[in-house]
Amino acid sequence: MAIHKIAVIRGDGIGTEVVEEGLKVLRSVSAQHPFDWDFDEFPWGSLYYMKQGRMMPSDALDTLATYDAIFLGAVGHPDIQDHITLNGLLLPIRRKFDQYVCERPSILYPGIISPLAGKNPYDIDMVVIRENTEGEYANVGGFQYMDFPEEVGIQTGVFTRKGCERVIRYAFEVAARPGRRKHVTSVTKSNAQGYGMIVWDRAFDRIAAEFPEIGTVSMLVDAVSMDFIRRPEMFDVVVGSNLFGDILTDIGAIITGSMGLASSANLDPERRYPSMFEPVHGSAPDIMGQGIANPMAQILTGAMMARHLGEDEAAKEIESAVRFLLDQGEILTPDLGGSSSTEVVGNAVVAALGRD
Ligand code: GGG
Repeated sequence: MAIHKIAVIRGDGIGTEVVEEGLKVLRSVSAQHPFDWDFDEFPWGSLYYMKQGRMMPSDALDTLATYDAIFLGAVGHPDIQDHITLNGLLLPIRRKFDQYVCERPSILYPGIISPLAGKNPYDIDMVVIRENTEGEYANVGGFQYMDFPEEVGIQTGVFTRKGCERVIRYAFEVAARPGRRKHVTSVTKSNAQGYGMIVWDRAFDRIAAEFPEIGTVSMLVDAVSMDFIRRPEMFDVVVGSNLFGDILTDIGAIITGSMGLASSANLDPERRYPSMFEPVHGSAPDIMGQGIANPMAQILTGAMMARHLGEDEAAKEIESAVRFLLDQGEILTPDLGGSSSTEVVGNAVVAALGRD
């Protein structure tokens, strides 16, 4: 029997609450299938930082390297600058394990009313493939004259041919999968950013030529942002840089109902290293501790992890249980118009497993 060894980092804020429900669902689904999980929890994040002066221990990456996957809640704390939490945990993990793809589906499920008028179930059904190890998040730059009136910050975007080509190729491979509409949109801004984004555009043209059966369009990020609202039906697979993908997926989440439904995976497609499964939402300190965070994004992220580890049936079962609850519309957290707690929704997903 396969046993999947998973490093669990609940992290901060609502991360601790939604991971609890995610684990509950994962444990429950494995009981019905011929595999098991071996979860090890690591108390890393902002509280660890407050005691130890770092977000995770110095040997944390070596520790994580011994796992099949990482299941993460969220990092971020109102008393700690966000660049510390990101650069102290999230980004080193993504880089060290070459998780160069961030895959983020946005699907309008039955039972969900989009804030966009007149949208029916599955009118919105896209996946954003976000470059995840370089681009605007490359952490290259510096300060000059700090604390003087002349203070300067220089932030460099890094766009390499290899980095652009590999994530764009992955997007085309996703578009070619059965059930997809065989179309890739490239998100660019090469009219204003005439170096890095030109490397991106050239990579897109080269990879597109390898996939003549896939339709393509290259659009400026401002136009894509507008069309996510105006006509989201046009998008199938969308591939963009680290920053553009980050921003667009918040729009994708909200037009399909809630940040509380948006799942996400940081993938090393070559499987040399553990991939990391972490929902789109952050630690949401404004609602932490109230028991009202929607655990569905974390639960659906757990389904992505199960699928990545070869447990397709378990993944489908989790997704189907969430869809059932959404369609029923009775047991939902407040972000979806309900009044149920995080725990009640987690329990309801468990109860709905294996319904069909
Ligand atoms: N806006 C949702 C949110 O805060 N997500 C967490 C986040 O932005 N993480 C950084 C990242 O994904 O790059």
